[in-house]
Amino acid sequence: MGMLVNGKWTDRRPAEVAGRFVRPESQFRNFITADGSSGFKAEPGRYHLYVAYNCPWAHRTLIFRKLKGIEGMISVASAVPDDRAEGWRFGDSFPGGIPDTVNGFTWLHEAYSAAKPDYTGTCTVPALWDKKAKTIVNNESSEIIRMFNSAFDGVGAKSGDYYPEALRGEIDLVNEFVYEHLNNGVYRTGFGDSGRVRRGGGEGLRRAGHARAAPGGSALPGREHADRGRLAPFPDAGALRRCLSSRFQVHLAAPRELRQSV
Ligand SMILES: N[C@@H](CCC(=O)N[C@@H](CS)C(=O)NCC(=O)O)C(=O)O
Repeated sequence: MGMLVNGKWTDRRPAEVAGRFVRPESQFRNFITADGSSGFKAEPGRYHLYVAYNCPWAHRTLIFRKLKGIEGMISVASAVPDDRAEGWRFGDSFPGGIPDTVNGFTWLHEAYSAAKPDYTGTCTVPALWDKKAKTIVNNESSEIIRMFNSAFDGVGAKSGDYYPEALRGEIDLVNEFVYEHLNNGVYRTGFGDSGRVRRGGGEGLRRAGHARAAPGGSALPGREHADRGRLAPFPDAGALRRCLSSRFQVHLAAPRELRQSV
């Protein structure tokens, strides 16, 4: 897989990441808000989502777009699953394929260099594009789904809060667990060159798989705290982290520690 270096596509990644899977931090981290105080106001028709159906991170943004009934407000372009000559390419040569009718980009990297002409980094889906400011608002799926959850509520999104205040600590923690051990485990296993790296990724996946199949029938932590069938909040995120660590038999880093190690 290639990347952009100073806004120019290169087919190779720098030597320091060769041979092991290193996920770079997503670089576009702005937020759409209901009042527009962030510079990105929630307005129907203003935003455009670049996705690939075979990407689990892009997939969850599509699930949220559907859950919140904002399909009519946010347009989509979908990348051809198996054509990666210059990264993701948009087109309709497969069932459900949607070309980029907003910007007419062929390659996803065109969106990244249009947003930031000297961009250096990988060009990943999902990426949320602002038609008005002509830039990428955000390319981090966990944040895109947070915006979809509430920002458009005042302009016609379906009701439903999938990130309730009382459960945010747990949700964030489980999200980090899945990200590190399941999603990134797939990448470490698939893209690592060395057997050691592949074994490391496989081990993470194995643990995540065990966690999902844990006795008690649920991957959700804290079932033992269940109150009338609902997951009761832990007293704090640390308590949940300790619970997950022992339950999944892994070291679950504190959020700050985890971000630094990604
Ligand atoms: N942190 C990102 C990760 C997204 C990601 O890694 N997407 C993959 C596809 S599943 C991608 O586009 N990879 C292209 C590349 O790394 O060049 C998110 O959760 O939104």
